[in-house]
Amino acid sequence: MANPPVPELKTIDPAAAEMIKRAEELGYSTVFSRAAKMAPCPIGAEGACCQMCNMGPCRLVPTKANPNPVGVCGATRATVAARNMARHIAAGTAAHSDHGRDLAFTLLAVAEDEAQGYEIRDPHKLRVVAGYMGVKVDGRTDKEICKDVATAMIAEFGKQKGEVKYASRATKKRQEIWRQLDLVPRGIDREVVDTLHRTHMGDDQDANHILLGSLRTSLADGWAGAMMATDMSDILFGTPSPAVTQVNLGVLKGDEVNILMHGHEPTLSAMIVRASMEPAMIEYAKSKGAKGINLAGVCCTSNEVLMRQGIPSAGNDLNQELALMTGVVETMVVDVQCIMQALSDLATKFHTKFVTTSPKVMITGAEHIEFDEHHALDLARRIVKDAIDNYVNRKTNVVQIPTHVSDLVPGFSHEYIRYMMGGQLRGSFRPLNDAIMSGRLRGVAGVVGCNNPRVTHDKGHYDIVKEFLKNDVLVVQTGCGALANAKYGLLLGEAAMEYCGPGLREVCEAIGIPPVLHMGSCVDNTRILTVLTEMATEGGLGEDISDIPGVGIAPEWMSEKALAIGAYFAASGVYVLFGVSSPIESSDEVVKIMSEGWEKIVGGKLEFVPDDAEIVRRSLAHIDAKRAALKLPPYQGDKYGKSGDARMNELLQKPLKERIAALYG
Ligand code: NFS
Repeated sequence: MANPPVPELKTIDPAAAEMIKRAEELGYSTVFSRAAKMAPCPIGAEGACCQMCNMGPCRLVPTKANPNPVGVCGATRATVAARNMARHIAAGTAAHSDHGRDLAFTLLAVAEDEAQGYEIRDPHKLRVVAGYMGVKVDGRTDKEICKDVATAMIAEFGKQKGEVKYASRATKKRQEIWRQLDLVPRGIDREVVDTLHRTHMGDDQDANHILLGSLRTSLADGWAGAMMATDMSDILFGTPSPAVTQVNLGVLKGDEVNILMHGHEPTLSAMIVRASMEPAMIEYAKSKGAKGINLAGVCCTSNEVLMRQGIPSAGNDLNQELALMTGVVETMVVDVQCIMQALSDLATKFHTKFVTTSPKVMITGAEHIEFDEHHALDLARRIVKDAIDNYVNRKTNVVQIPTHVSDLVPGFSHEYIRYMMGGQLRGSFRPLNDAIMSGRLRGVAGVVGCNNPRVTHDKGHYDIVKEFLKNDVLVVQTGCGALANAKYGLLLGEAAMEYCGPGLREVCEAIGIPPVLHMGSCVDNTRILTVLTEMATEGGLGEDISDIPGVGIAPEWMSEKALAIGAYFAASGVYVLFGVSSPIESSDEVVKIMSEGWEKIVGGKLEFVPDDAEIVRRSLAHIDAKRAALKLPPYQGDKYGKSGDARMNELLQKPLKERIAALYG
């Protein structure tokens, strides 16, 4: 059936559980209680509702008398499901890519000395990116290069012909596949418009063709808009490398001014971080009776400042209202995407200021302080000062902060992963490929995406990743998925000892990494594409992403951005599995196109599988099949594990003679 009922167990996060109970005590609604009250429309949920024109909306529900219903115009269930899916993918692509466009304008303002507070933090990456964009670097200043790079990036959005430049970063084989199928995006905006046009009433009516078009649109996200966004963020705010920080609602402080940053863009949040560290601002907070200023993030803005500035995270998407429910948030400042409208009303129940900042996002009841990169630091100072002024209004009788916090190590950019396997001079993906080829690692998995109250909060992320670790599958995570497992300690080196199979444990010990690598925000899923491409070109694992024993999973997805990501991973050759429920369930034809059909032509596929255990089963079967296709030794769980720290600890329990004998025979 379509959307599942709301689960009895709402969350596995003890802090979230505490605050859900608190909301019930206070009589306030949350996403959890609203989901329980709102039965999903079963027709829309499975993609069988067509709202493309005013002759309907048409509900294509089969009956005994009419097993193959069509819309007023004659549209079939396949056409309708495909059109709905294509539009979701286009909206997701638009959101991610527009985030990239805004960064390009900030980059341009930096080059022209018009962006207050910003600078080029990673000039090396600027030069690497200049190479991708065909911008000359020799004998030129950073600002000169930056101006040309920003201008070239902006041009990618409005380009009408040819190919987006970043497509050339894919493997040769992948580029050939895309060219043969006419899947290389021409320009980012053009592909989004193309999908909106062809899904208008009376246009493209061939489900296969509609979905092929949506693959090209998704590639305009993964291999253009979002990938450029990641690179520009690294240039402006620094390429991430590991740092220790904390996650969950316990990061909020009872005796400090708390500012929560929610949304997706790194631009204003970076300035808020800077403003909050200014000695005069800290003194001002103290003058109001607070011990200091405490910043925390929610959702992907959180991931941006977590991995670069070490700012703690109050949690993922479903934590957003629960954070306000603590009663200690002076200001929640939001930019774009995944911001629940309910926050505005909830903030009025406490003393919290709710501030919108994007020219694209206004929310009734919120104060709007519009972001402008030319005066970003001034705006950030104003937001921080207003929050400090609001500290005295805190209603101490409603304060309740859960104590739960966990440490995590975020910041595994593909540059750092390369560096950690060999250092500055010898860094490469060779050790990772070797580990997979030998069977020490069974494969790799990206477990990403949202939370959704239709399934137990965080449970899918946690259960699936733990199973992968047990089966020696190295995991990378981004977005809310990364924040989920950070709460349960999986993004720490210690997790290797506790949860991993012996082969994965050895790899983690040898390199000194957690078994789950935090690779950033959702836009940064493109970092996973870069890692996979580097692995494919390193040698030994075939010649393309589709040859690698790996999978991509979004167990608790809810947003259209997730569908865009799923589609571009499939178009890049990855087997992608989504949990929760299937928005294409109404059409067997569409289900088949996106699985078997796509696999035949692009090597990757997108399937909706609501059962977590089945996701793991299909993933491991796929990984093993890819190993066999590469003629690698079949995975054997007990083959490795006779070296590393665990082995040394075991040996240390034995008398010296036995230790020597065990080690040297
Ligand atoms: Ni991704 Fe990040 Fe989270 Fe889902 Fe929303 S915050 S961009 S869409 S909910 S992972």
